Amino acid sequence: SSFARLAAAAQSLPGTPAQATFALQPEQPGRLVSDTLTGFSYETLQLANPAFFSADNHALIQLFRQLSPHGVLRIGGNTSDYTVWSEYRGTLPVQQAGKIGPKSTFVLHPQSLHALAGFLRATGWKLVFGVNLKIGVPAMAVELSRAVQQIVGDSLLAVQIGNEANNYEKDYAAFDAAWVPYAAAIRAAGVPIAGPDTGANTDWVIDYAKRHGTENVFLSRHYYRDAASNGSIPNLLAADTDFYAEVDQIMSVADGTHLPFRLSEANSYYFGGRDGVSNVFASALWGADFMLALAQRGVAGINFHGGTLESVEASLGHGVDAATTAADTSARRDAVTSRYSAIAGNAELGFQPRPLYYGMLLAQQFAGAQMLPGRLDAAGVNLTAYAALRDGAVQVALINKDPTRDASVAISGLKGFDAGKLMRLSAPSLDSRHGIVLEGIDGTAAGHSINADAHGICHVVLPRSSAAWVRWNHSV
Ligand code: BDP
Repeated sequence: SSFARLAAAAQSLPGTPAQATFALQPEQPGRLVSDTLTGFSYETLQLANPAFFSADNHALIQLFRQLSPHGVLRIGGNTSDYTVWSEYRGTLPVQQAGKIGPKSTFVLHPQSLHALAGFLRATGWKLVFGVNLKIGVPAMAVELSRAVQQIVGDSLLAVQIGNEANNYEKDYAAFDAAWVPYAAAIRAAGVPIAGPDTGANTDWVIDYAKRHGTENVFLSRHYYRDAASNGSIPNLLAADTDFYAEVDQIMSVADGTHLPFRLSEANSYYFGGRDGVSNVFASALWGADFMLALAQRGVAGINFHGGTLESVEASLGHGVDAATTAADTSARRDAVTSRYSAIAGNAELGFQPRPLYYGMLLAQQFAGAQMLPGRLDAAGVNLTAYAALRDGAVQVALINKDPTRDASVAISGLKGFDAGKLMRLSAPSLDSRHGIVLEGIDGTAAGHSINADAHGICHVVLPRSSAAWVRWNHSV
């Protein structure tokens, strides 16, 4: 009708927010979100300096704790498949360098594991630890797994065997044959395992779950949107619906085996991340949306890969996108850190959050919550919405990934809930590296009051390129 055309035209006028709706269905609870939703992944080579993951590294401990009291730290990456254990006395073959990947092996010493144990105790985080499958010496992996368990104790969630073995085993059958003797020996030593930690092979996860489900404490694979050279802000902000469909496939198998599924390593772009994309505010909106989209589908946790530039360059065997200007401490911390890392810095320079960190912080508000389904009409805006019940309150996250359109979202289904608090995630622009604000959580502001009306409807205006988190308490 001409009225509809007029209305559509009015919505696209600058200054007129698009009218979106989000209808909650509180009577149909969704998935229970794991309290271990938030995680990080680092290269095993990061352990080369025991001062990095140590009880004395207060700045990093504080950043982990602020993010989550129950997070998961995964140690692995390409360098895990080139790590040898200093205490192993058997003979080892020389590991050949491939086209991509570490150029030499790394000797891991007990001192680093002791330091790591202190870091885990101080943060309350659990550990997922990757051992070297590529070298083909199960006996060494067993000794290292045992040592990890002895040293970190209850902090150990699981050992994983091999990193992205799809890059060096010709098919699933070859991987399985190499994996079985490792898994048998590590389990016989009383150490829990998880896997298959494949790069991007959903079929491997499904085959693995069917064959070995009961032997594992969780299932895993990795995720990157694309290679760094293909990275761009528009690419990152468009939803990866093909991947969501793969996650749904995995979840149906994971649910059947009663195993949690984790993205044990993930980030925006592989080959170290993309400067100006992975490390700017766009990555915060992406990270929050990505975590919540996966949590809604039942994924137990996401381990965002990162760490020092040195460790990631070693994992690839070549240099990657790096900052060159290093005028002040903040710039120097950035310069020594991989582009995709959510935390910048090292043991010498100290640490600071990157934009992605704030997106994780927003999504973390859903850890331990019960997701609520909701029907979103985004009115053509690149907008996502998630709802959950937590501690008797309803909470909603709205993420406007659209660079050009503001949205006004009418949230309905809030009968019985009234007093709301709105907290915004914002930055000067999508490509801001600094100046990210998450109200209410980072201490900068307590948030704004926003109430649902008598019909249980609440209107939230969400400017382009921003997100918000709202929480309504039960009316009294
Ligand atoms: C993953 C590897 C990790 C790399 C990362 C990357 O597991 O070690 O650092 O890719 O390419 O596949 O950035």
